[in-house]
Amino acid sequence: MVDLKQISEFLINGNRDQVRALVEKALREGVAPESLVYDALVPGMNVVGAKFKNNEFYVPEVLIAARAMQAGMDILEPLVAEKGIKPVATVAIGTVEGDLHDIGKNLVAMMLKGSGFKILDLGVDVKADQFVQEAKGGANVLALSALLTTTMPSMKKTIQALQEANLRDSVKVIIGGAPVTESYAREIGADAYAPDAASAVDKVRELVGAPG
Ligand code: B1M
Repeated sequence: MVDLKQISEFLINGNRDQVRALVEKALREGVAPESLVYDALVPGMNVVGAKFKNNEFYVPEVLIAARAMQAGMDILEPLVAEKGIKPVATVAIGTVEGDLHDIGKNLVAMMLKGSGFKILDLGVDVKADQFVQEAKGGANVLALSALLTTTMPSMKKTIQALQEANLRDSVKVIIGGAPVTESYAREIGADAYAPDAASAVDKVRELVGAPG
């Protein structure tokens, strides 16, 4: 029988081929796809997040682990979707208008996905109105990333656009990115700020009242 802890270990070490092989083997042995997601992949990614937070892992290790996670998710996602497992909440994430940096945003998206959130990745250069449309469409959280001091005002603009559309109370907004600060988040009326991808997961969990 495949040991789920071993899958987590391979994920943490970024061993994509082993993750894929063991996930397939476990499925053949009759392990439920959701158990592989929540008892093998997600715990592995949580360890990666914790190591990243503690500076034991740096961006390359996280990206390699993310790739290993994705290899497992590629196999499991269709099976889990078929069974209609309810995601924790829906997060629409994007890099704000005028900004093309997406490495950090992708890391945040991937960590959230690994923690059971449904992710709508809007990409880069996302206009305020696109975020408003996602809020209208039922996203529970809007996650805004900015890497340039010159694009931080796009975050403020997005929150103003939500207010103008009378949607501010129906969606939570989290912001982050290298030049962004907690005090800027307060200043523009965001619900949360996170300095890194692992903290972003904790903050989004808090925002939607999901268990940690
Ligand atoms: Co650009 N760039 N760049 N760049 N770039 C920076 C950001 C810069 C600091 C470099 C510098 O001058 N020292 C500087 C910004 C200065 C400023 O405004 N303060 C800069 C500049 C000026 C520019 C251009 C204007 C350069 C030019 O053309 N003259 C231009 C702008 C283009 C545009 O966006 N319109 C530009 C272009 C580019 C590239 C295209 C070449 C490339 C981006 C490629 C890509 O993303 N696909 C690029 C890169 C790679 C960088 C640096 C080198 C690295 C950024 C990165 O990916 N870091 C960067 C310098 C640096 O940071 N050392 C720089 C790794 C990533 C994992 O970290 O994105 O911070 P980061 O994400 C972290 C946290 O911030 C946080 O979690 C992540 C993981 O922990 N986080 C969130 C991010 N989003 C979050 C959202 C959250 C929560 C946390 O909640 C929603």
